[in-house]
Amino acid sequence: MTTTATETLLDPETVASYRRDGFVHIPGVLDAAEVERFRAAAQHEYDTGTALNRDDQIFKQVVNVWTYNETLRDLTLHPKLARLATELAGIPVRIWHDHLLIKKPHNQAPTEYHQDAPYWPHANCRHSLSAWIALIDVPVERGCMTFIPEQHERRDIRPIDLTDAHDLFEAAPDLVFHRRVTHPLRAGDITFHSGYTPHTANSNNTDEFRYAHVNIYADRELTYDGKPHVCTDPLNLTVGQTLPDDHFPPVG
Ligand SMILES: O=C(O)CCC(=O)C(=O)O
Repeated sequence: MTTTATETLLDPETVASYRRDGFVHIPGVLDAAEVERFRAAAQHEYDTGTALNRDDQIFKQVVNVWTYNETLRDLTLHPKLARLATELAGIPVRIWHDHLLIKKPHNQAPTEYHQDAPYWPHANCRHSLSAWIALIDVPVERGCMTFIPEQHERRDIRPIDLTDAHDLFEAAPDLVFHRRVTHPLRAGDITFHSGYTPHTANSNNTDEFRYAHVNIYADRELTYDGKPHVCTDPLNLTVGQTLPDDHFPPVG
């Protein structure tokens, strides 16, 4: 990471590799004190937060923690992360939503291959991307991410069942023999991936929890397309409108 006269955080090669591959690893974004503070808040949400998912097999998923947890709001709205996301996206962005994804020790369940954007009620979206933030060291054995490179322009894959190891490859059989890239992370590292990059995360085969916090950024100008989604269903939005700033804050 560099700071140049033009105030960019990322060098052109890093941005180019993200745009070529559909993901990028940025080491050391958070310092040790930030990691400790955010991990403690994540632990608290694991113990007390309301999960979106009914069972805790793949992970405990707590959505939009920024709206009520003041500590994790600092992470979701973190100015440095928003700058990185904006530089990678190349357009102004807003928070679509955040979520904690916490895998308990020995959870026995990977997060199976999928793209993210097909689940979302977005139209006219020029770009969306997630920052997957490691709040503990995440070696392969604790459930780090694996990406299928150079596939983020694909718009032909339906929403995939996260619990089915074969579903993505049934929907897109040509991906079976495609190369894959696995990124173990140190606490405080981030991987960014495009909303259309196929990816997976291993099960957690260690004695420690896997704490990941994910900020999802999307085109500030995208419009609502009416598809059901937990983040928009309660809001009575009109198809074709831009997302309201108070629920989906512009950042960066
Ligand atoms: O961390 C995981 O288990 C999966 C994360 C994921 O699919 C995502 O951030 O889009």
